[in-house]
Amino acid sequence: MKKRPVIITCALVGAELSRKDTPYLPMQPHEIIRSGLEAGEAGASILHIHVRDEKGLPSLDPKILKQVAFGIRAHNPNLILQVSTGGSVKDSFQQRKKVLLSQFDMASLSMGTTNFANDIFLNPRPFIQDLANKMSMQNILPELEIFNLAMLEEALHFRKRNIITDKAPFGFVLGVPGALSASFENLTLLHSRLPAKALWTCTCIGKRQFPMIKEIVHMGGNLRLGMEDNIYLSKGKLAFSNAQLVQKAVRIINSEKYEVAHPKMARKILGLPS
Ligand code: KMH
Ligand code: ZN
Repeated sequence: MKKRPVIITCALVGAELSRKDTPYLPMQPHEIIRSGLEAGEAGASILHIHVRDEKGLPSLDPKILKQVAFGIRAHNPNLILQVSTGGSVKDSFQQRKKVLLSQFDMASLSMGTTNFANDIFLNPRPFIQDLANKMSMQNILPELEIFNLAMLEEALHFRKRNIITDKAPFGFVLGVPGALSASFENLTLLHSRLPAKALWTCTCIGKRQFPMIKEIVHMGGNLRLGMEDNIYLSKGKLAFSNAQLVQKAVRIINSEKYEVAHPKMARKILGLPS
């Protein structure tokens, strides 16, 4: 018998990588749309979306975001679209707030400031609160991005004060250099601090992505992966597409006798309109 459905999020492109890292990175709107649709065919229900400008540089341009959301919705309206409010470490708070458009079902909401490789990813409390209020007013479900233990405590602080809805899933991002590494022990610690019945997902950056999948699903989590987080299918072998990464994750999930949620199921689990 199949066990509970696991929701897969595919983070299609992110803001950090370039074609020097992988020639297969989707960057122009039509490439991101196609890559998202393929990832959806392969088993992803949620697409975590960043966009790039015409030079391939990270962008938060609402016009490009709308174009991508519209293009995906036109072919597959069930996929859950999650816009990144994280952007890149260089983006201003003003730019990061402007991405909250009605086209998106969800938005990432990072729960504190963290070292991010050689940079600082800034998320002071008033900014988090402002984003959370805007999401609530626009009926956008936040995913609470947690890069270390203090960020989880911050999420619980906002939840307790009803600034963030109890329905918001937690998203652990492990393995960013300068933040919490992607180990079973660290995941166990974070998991032990979650409220009962909380929905959560986890991504592990880089080579720990695939080895951690079994632990994540056995602990009750959902899964995020994609070229934003990891570009390799296996050691030294670049993935040609986001769909290939999703397909590999689906095989691992199914081998553990879990099923993969399709988008309508995922909408129900997350309490999103279908
Ligand atoms: N690009 C990182 C600085 C998010 O999407 O919300 C932030 C990030 C998190 O990727
Ligand atoms: Zn992101």
